[in-house]
Amino acid sequence: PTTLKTYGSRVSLHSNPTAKRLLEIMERKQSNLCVSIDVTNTAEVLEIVRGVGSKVCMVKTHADIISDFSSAFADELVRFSKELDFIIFEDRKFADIGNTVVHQYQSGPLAIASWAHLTNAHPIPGPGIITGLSSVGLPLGRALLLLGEMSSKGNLATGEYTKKTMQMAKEAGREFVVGFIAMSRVDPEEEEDWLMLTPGVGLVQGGDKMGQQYRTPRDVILDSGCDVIIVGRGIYGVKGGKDAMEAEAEKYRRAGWEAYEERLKR
Ligand code: 6AU
Repeated sequence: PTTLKTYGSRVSLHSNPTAKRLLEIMERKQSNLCVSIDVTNTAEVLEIVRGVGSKVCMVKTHADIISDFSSAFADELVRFSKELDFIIFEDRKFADIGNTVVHQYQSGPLAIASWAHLTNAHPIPGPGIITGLSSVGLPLGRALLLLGEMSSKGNLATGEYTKKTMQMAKEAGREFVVGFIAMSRVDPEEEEDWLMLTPGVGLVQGGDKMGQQYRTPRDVILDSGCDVIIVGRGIYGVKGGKDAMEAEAEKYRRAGWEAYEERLKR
């Protein structure tokens, strides 16, 4: 099963260049940590990137919350992604018909496809959303995750919906769709190597006042068999600036990596 394979040994099981690069980075940096940088100005985003970039395999953005977003900022982020060796994941959660997402992905003030290696989409509109996004992203070597499950209380992405999401990905093939946002490894048959990225992670279990639910890195990587932990407020929310964030990111990196090493021994 996938959960017993090393990240490095899974590189050859993928054809998508972003998926390959992610697995290589994870192995090289001994990190299955994605930092979610949900702050609203570019100076703050870049400060967090400088603080934690060396600890993570991936930086996740919500570009539409950044008040002073610019193409110069996107260039800077891409420069950091090379220097500090991480993947850029724009958490856009596309959810419209194929023709519309083509424009949302390619155009507008954010021009997501021009700088983000990875993005995600809800399967709700049907496979046309994949056709649309891949027409833009595939020629650029980009990759897509489908949201198969969510971390928030009362969400509707469960049971049959999750199974159908998996089916949709299988039918699309793994050239562009490389995995899922999910709470556990949603492909029990594991015919193919899918990447499982999991938000809702804290060093202690709990939640927030708006339905977010947290599990620990150990729950996610060891017990649920996922590949990447996504941590936002747990890292950028600590007080004490860049150094404090770096120390906190190191705690998450270590917790995620130790859970992975323990999993390999099962
Ligand atoms: O660690 P947090 O709670 O501060 O941030 C979690 C991040 C946020 C959410 O938009 C995102 O993860 N997220 C997602 C993603 C990544 O698609 C899906 C989901 O079900 N729950 C969730 O929190 O940026």
